[in-house]
Amino acid sequence: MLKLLFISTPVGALGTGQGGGVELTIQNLAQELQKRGYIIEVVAPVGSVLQDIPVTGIPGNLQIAVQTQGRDIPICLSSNSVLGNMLDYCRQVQHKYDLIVNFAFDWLPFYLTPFFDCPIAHFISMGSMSVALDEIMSQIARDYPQNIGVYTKSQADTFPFADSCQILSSAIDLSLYQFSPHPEKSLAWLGRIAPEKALEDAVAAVNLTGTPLKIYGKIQDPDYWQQIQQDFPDAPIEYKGFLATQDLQQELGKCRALLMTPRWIEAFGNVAIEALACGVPVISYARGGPKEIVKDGVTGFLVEPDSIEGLVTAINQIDLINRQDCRQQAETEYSLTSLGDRFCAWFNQILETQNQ
Ligand code: HBI
Repeated sequence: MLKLLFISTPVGALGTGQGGGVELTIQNLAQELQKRGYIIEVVAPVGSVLQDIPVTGIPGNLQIAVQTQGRDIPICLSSNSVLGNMLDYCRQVQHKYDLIVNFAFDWLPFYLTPFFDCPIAHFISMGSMSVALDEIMSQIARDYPQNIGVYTKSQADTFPFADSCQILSSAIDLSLYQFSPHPEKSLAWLGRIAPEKALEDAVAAVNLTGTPLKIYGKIQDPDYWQQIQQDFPDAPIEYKGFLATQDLQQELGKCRALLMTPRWIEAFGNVAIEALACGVPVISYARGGPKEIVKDGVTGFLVEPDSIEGLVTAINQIDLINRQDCRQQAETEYSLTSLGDRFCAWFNQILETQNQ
């Protein structure tokens, strides 16, 4: 059976929400592969917590989230960089593993790929963010054309090496999400609270419709959150915090719909499938991952990007959606079994090519 070493995102400890959707992807994938008999070790910043998966916590200073920085800035590593320390650890234990799987959206692991004896598969968790990163990723895509994985086609298309990306989609553990047929009046918004997620658009929309909006997620940018509250002092919104899956799915299930308002090209949008699994329709801007997930008029509505008016129209039509269809879509398209099959096929392809 294959032995895999996962490199986590260096922007925060697993379990804090700082790492966004990739935290869920790592947990889900590790769990499914372990169930299939694979040996998995996850290398992550110290303090990281995963359910039933061995994690090696590495100390050091966190990496700055790339999306908070300009496209043209040089590559930065702090003193005592956790990413540097994680890769140093990986170099020392690499001979125990068949494959390293990198989830860090950073220059260093791409650059170091040819310096390792153990092959490295790179799972890219966002669209194009920086010129220097695009450059090193393109180089690795050229030299190791099998080794780059992404969530969606929309995400791949933001990169110059779109054609050599394996499209792997995402999944959740459906057994953790309960179908909830009878919603209350309120809507939900769920994600890292940061400008690229454009929470202000969802707030502007409910400010017009008067529908209560429950907001869930890690406040990554406190100034930005402060500004939203200032700009919409009377909006019917309530911040509910960053919840663990069990509590989140219970709260989410009570909501009439999930609003997704990404300003950037969302690589996937795990929260969309979490909502669908609870029977909650998704109203999203028609761009990026959510555009590939939501079936317009069946499991939610896709509205013109950046249009508050579009959100309002969709909110007013939400009862046309059958919640059973939402759960059904999650079950057919986003099970852990299908995710495991796709990743296993990808890993085998890499190892076959590398061993030729
Ligand atoms: N930024 N530098 C850097 N490295 C990452 O791995 C990274 C990031 N920003 C966000 C991020 N990963 C994850 O939250 C993704 O799921 C979006």
